[in-house]
Amino acid sequence: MKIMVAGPVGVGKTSLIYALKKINSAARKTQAIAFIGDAIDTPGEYAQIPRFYSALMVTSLEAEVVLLLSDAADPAVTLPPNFAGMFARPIVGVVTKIDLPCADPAKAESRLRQAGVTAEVFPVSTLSGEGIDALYQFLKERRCDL
Ligand SMILES: Nc1nc2c(ncn2[C@@H]2O[C@H](COP(=O)(O)OP(=O)(O)OP(=O)(O)O)[C@@H](O)[C@H]2O)c(=O)[nH]1
Ligand SMILES: [Mg+2]
Repeated sequence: MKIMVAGPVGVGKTSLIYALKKINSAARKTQAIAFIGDAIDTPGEYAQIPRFYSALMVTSLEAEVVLLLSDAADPAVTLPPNFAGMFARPIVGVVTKIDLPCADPAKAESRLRQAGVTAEVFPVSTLSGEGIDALYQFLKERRCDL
């Protein structure tokens, strides 16, 4: 099963794919939709600029699960209400950067809920590794290829 990651610029999408795949490399800005093995990485602009939404929607059909990310340390709301509803795929929420001192994971989760995430939300840090195993196990149980 394939995953796709989506969410605002700099939220940590590429870093999360690297962490799940145990790729020891620093993420660089994602310029275009890219496959990292089976996982689909998307540029943050695609989640923030409405004219890119259709590309995100079509690409999500290649995946079986969409991970929608929200930054625990960024208070700005950047996803529109019910953004998750555009994907005809199960959505899993991920709150990123929980290691940062200013992180507010509960607020980030509520932003995901406002964006229409109704199922699981996993708090993670790719820096400390916290939460990565739990998300990895969850995806494996769903038979996602990682
Ligand atoms: N402290 C901390 N920093 C993180 C974490 N995850 C990612 N970052 C940092 O956040 C920045 C952006 O990470 P990326 O993985 O490139 O973010 P992205 O969502 O792929 O960004 P775009 O490709 O521009 O859409 C990088 O400097 C990462 O090192 C985390 O869990 N904790
Ligand atoms: Mg990226």
